[in-house]
Amino acid sequence: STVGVIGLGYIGLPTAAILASKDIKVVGVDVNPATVEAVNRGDVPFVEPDLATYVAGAVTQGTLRATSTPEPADAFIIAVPTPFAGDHEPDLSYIKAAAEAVAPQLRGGELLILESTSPPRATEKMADWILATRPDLSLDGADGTAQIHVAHCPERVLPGRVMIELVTNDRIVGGLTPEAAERAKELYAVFCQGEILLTDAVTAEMAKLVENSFRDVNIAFANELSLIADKLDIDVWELIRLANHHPRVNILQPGPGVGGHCIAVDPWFIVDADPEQARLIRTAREVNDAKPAWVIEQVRKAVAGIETPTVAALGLAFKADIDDLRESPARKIVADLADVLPGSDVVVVEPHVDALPPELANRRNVRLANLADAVDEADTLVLLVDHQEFKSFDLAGAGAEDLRVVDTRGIW
Ligand code: SAJ
Repeated sequence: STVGVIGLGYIGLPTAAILASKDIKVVGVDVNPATVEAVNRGDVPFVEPDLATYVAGAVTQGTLRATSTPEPADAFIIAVPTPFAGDHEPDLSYIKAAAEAVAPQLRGGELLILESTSPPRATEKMADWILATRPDLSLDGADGTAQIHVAHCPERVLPGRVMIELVTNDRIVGGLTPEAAERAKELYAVFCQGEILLTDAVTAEMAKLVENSFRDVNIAFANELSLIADKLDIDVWELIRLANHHPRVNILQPGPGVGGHCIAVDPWFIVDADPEQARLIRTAREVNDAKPAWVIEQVRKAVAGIETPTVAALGLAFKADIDDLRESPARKIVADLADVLPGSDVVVVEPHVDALPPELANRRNVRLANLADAVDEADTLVLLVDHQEFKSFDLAGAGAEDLRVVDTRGIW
């Protein structure tokens, strides 16, 4: 059988590559010509452990290739972005564009799976968009129409562990019809060794949103504690470590805020679906979103008395040991610091990138440096990401005892 994967990003490409490694003919589709070219060369346009090996292998084997427009296939997996627009309203335009690009290729009998994290009822909308342009198709095959099978199967892989978790995680498959769910299960069973759990599409959509909201609420709890602990002048890391000795308590870690493309976004889809009831979920988002401003305040206090401070900002990624800068609180903090501390220098250390992102690159007082140089020049350190390189850095050994330090991850 052949599978078309629409969207070759952080989820689509790994999924395409793993299917192709199981001898399924996969055609990856992406609107970005650079991505298409990279994949066809056997290259990966972003960092994800082991993914490059899979892509290169599948392209060499001839089971994976990329193109810019969909072609006929037995199944389509749609893995395009679902950002939010305006006042945190979900933007389904990428799903709509994908649906309209796939629709003309359908002959009837195909399986269509939406993998993008989606607000409730987005899968239904996707089917509506397809059927609006194809009156000869339907979900039930009534009145002489040809049937298509539509399901939602949210991805739940953790960036940095994608190739492992694709195989080992359990999957939720929600069909617009029970038959669609069954068919989707068969496809995922090709590579997924976890349990594949069947439900309806809207429950599957909510399950994904609820998982990430659960994590967001729990991180917000930790972040709120860090503010309270600071007021009480106690060490929040010690506080959490001690409380976690209770057999039923498992508090997460405070940080500079919540980043990434999922946890900072998905809870808003629930808030948007039911603004009146989703009070805790909304507040958690607000607590986490307020954390970067608090960190900046901490740095401001730390540099008090230094006329032209040099601040070394350690880390730009949204979490440890990855190169992904999307929705990164660290990145926002560095940009704001450069504004808030005029006349200061902000020296950024991010071992996983070789250039500053555009909004930082053109700042006169921001530059990229290696860790040793940055620590050498700085009078103040702000630790934003708990990368391995920073954790193993010996502050005292580097003669950095008299640096002023704001450690947002508690590694020192
Ligand atoms: N963070 C903290 N404290 C913690 C844990 C995380 O501040 O104790 C921060 C991180 O630094 C980061 C953010 O939260 O900025 C999110 O990181 P993460 O590792 O919690 O999650 P993601 O965004 O990399 O991946 C999440 C995962 N969801 C859950 O764990 C419920 C992953 O399984 C999903 O597939 C992914 O979102 C997604 O694509 O939705």
